[in-house]
Amino acid sequence: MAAFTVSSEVSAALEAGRPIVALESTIISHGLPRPRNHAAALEFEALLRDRGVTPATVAVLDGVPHVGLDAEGVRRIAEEDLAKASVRDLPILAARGASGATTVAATAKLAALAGVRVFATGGLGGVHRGASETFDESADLGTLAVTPITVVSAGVKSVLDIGATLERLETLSVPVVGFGTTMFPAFWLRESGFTLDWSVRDAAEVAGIMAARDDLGLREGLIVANPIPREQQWDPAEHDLVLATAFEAAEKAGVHGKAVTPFLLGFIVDASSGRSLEVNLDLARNNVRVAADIASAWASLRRSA
Ligand code: PSU
Ligand code: MN
Repeated sequence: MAAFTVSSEVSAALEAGRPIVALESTIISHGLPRPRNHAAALEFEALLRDRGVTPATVAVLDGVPHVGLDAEGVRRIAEEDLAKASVRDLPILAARGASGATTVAATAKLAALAGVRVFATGGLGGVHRGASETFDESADLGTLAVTPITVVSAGVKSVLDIGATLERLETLSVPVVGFGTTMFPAFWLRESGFTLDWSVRDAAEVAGIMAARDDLGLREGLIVANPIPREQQWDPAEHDLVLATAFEAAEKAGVHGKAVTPFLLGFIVDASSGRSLEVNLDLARNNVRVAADIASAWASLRRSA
């Protein structure tokens, strides 16, 4: 049995040099409530196909990591209670024949192994608040330091320590560029208050950076920070209020480790009466569209090389 499966659609696109964008499954299984999650998974794929880009949704199904899912696979990641799978869980799930929804780290790793170079998500994992005590830092960061893939995200959730996350990315030599801005976004909000050294104008410029990285023989990924348009962002005052309540609730419930992110996200959706969910979906759609443009620019750059 092959170590992982690349769908025939993704294989054909890889062979022909057509644009491909990887999509993660943890955002579907654990980051969005049912049944909106299933609709969202299908919509992200459709947004890509409408742009002539092949979607490669990644998940582990019955022990086999998949790069590219069929309709039944997409249904499973939305409806089944799947384990949240980071890179370290992959061999365990594989040996047990178990299924898992892949995080940014595991998705990036598997997509890059398959040869997919662009990935769209909502927000990255990062350094948790209080990490100087708990050491809770997402494996997303360390994985992007050793995985040559371009990830389009709306920054990191404001439930994390954004400043510390940016510092860690600097230490890990992972480049971060703002898409049309030097403001690093805070997921539901357009601006986090942290600025970036570099901004890029368009998708072609990102493709140029990817090519230069390859030429230099570097292995690090590239983070494209894509802020949500101002008219779509969550009202900052309501955001601050709901977040404060969510932290209190997490502490009261005694949630720790990898359960913290899904707990806070679920709580925030409820406490905001669904407003945070609409913003979450809007920012993810925006990221998928920008990733589609980057994958297309990358494919044409490679064709002309
Ligand atoms: N951001 C979201 N929704 C999510 C995640 C991040 O808005 O579901 C998921 C991603 O899959 C990310 C993971 O890789 O959370 C990070 O979890 P942890 O902090 O346990 O590494
Ligand atoms: Mn963690």
